[in-house]
Amino acid sequence: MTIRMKLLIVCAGLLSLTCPSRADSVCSVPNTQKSYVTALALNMARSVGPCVTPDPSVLLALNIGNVPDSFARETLIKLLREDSVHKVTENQPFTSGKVALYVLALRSSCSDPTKIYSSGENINLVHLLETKTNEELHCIANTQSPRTTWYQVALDVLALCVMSNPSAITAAKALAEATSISPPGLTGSVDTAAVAVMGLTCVLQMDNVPSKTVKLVKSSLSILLDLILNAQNNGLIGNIYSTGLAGQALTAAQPYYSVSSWNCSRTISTVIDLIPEGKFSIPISAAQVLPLLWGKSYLSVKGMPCPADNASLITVDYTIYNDLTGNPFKYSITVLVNNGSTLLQVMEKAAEINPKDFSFDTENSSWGPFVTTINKLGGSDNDKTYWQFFSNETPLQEGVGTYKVHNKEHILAIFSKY
Ligand code: B12
Repeated sequence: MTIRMKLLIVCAGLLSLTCPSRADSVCSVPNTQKSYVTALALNMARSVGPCVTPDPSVLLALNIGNVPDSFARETLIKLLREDSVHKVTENQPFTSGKVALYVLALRSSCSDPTKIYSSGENINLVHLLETKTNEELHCIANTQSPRTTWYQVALDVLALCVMSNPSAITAAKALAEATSISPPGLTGSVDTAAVAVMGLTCVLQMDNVPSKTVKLVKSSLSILLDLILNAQNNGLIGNIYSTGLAGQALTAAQPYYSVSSWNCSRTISTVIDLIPEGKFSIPISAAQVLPLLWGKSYLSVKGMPCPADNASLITVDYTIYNDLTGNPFKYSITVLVNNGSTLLQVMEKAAEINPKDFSFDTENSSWGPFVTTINKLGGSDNDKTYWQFFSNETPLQEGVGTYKVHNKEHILAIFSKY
């Protein structure tokens, strides 16, 4: 066991992470071993940083486990949104499965994947996913093989279904039809079968699925679930790295197989034993196995409530002002946010709508995010300058990460001296 992992396990034992409910689980991690799970989650969250390539699977896992690391979560949301804009506007590779993972990750954060603003335009990732999934389906119809892989088609079905998009049904039909032909890329990979099971299980819960499709999907599920159950091997399902996804699939699809045919407790204890060996030290490997250890699956995202579902929206005026140094500027914007939002969320919304003027940077500190730069103008310890925040004329007594804004409030950020 690495020293870092040992330390993390000790810290995790002292910390009590918010634990998701066990309602979905077939079995659960014994209380005496929960610190291993917490340590793994903390280790995964520590991999997140402003200069690290953002991984949607990590954000998905943080949200499924309700891991209380708002820095990691906010950083990933910001980077993934920026990265999707970059990929779309610069025509960078963005395969269907990747788009699906971005959609799942943003949806799990209640950050709407259909509304990503960039230079006055709106990027709709769900619409993009529909288009990319249709390209996969055309390829399957013409060549019996997807444009990318069956794994990605399975992710497409899952993400479209989580977004309640009806194209999930057509894609699920194609995936289910392929199961009976048994292409090696689908039925030869436990990982792929597992994601397919989650996608197909999700589609069976959708409205208006034609009865023929329901029948086809159920028969495909039974083949895929048999394949997964038969891959049990000394506690693992497939190999170490497919076990997380396979366990998630068996958690999600409980109504469609006999639960007694999965030795869930054995799987959990085998996985737990592998944590101190550092087998899940790559963030994505932790991200795929953690939902299983929390008794959840990627399908849990569908039922996750978002504040917008019941909270009312408020408007906030936000002005940034500098007449202290360089070119003076004053920009104002009115943004719509959920009631109960923090000033940081207002600033993020403003930067989303008008990144040219309102983009900003923060540094993490023990009091939360400290705003270092707005509109490329940064405070300096040498010049004794900083961004000072006001509600009308009153200076704020809290940082942007904790200050809750009110309806029709006017927030000013003024470049000031101390
Ligand atoms: C599809 C797939 C492949 C395809 C990728 C081709 C393609 N055009 O998509 C092929 C068959 C080529 C492949 C190869 C390998 N794979 Co593979 N692969 C997967 C699978 C099932 C899905 C990945 C995916 O599509 N993700 C979704 C897309 C949207 O995300 P992405 O980031 O764009 O995915 C890319 C990477 O995942 C990359 N990739 C795929 N496999 C691997 C493996 C490694 C080590 C790396 C660095 C990258 C990589 O290819 C994907 C497409 O570009 C995963 C299963 C899983 N649990 O994640 C295993 C998985 C990632 N593969 C794995 C392994 C071991 C390999 C191989 C090393 C096998 C081998 N013995 O040679 C080789 C890689 C060798 C090399 N050249 O470096 C392991 C990784 C375990 C680990 N701890 O590192 C996994 C988890 C399967 C498993 N359960 O064992 N793989």
